[in-house]
Amino acid sequence: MTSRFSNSFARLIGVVLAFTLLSGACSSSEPNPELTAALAALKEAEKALEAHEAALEELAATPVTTTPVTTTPATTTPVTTTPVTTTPATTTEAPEEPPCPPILPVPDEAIINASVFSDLDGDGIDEEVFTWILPGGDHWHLRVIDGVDQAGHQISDSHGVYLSEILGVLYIDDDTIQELFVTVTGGAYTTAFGVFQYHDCEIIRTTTVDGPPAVWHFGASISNVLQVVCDPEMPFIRTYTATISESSDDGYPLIWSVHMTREGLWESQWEPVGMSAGGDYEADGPEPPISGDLDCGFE
Ligand SMILES: [Ca+2]
Ligand SMILES: [Ca+2]
Repeated sequence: MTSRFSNSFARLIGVVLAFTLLSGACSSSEPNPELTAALAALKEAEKALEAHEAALEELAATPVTTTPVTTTPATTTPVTTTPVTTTPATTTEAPEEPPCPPILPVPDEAIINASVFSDLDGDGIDEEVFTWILPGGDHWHLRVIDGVDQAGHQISDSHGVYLSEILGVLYIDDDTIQELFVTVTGGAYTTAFGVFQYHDCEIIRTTTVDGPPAVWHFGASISNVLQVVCDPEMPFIRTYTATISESSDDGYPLIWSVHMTREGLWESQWEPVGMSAGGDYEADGPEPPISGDLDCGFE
């Protein structure tokens, strides 16, 4: 606005000066019709400029009516904060068991037998289990690898045993802990095994009622046959022992006598359990009526 006004004013001054000069020129000479017309035009222009200037001045004087900005207060819609209902996570899983106490890893130089993978402790996850011995070592060891945990056990009656290995696993009794069959002390013609269990970070050797580790033998010699059978229905292990009760004059067997014993498992202990109908019998013939094997139906 101000600069526009100044420009108009400057132009007006210019016109007035020209007019004054022209008027002077005109008054000192004879009237010239062309000059008279020009003067008239200039007067008109001057008038127009004056009117324009007046309009500008009026405009400048007009108070600027600042339309008040009606600040509509922001209607603050109250934010209804829905309370976050933190539903506690329903923990359906069993509380995590504390880790097992750490044990030394199996030495690098150890001789390690084939692993068996099975859910020994009934938690739904397979463990790895194997036997190992140090070169020239005295005893065999069992090792269970249960995720990040490990458990170890020295097989007490494996001294001098050529090979201790896992025969198999199965459920002898009616619980979730599997029974682990492992060859232990050896014999002249028999294979001996013990039964182990793994749970709560521990490898347990099952025992007899008297306390020492329970052990079974199977195998055969000329005159003795030992067979071990796991009862598929009951928590029993039966041992059949066949011996020659009568021989011919030249030494061939005529009658075999079979004696049966059985032990039942309660937790980690084996107790002798008799049979009402006995279990002993005799069989004729030169061949033994049983075979010297382990019949436990391992998978
Ligand atoms: Ca398991
Ligand atoms: Ca069991």
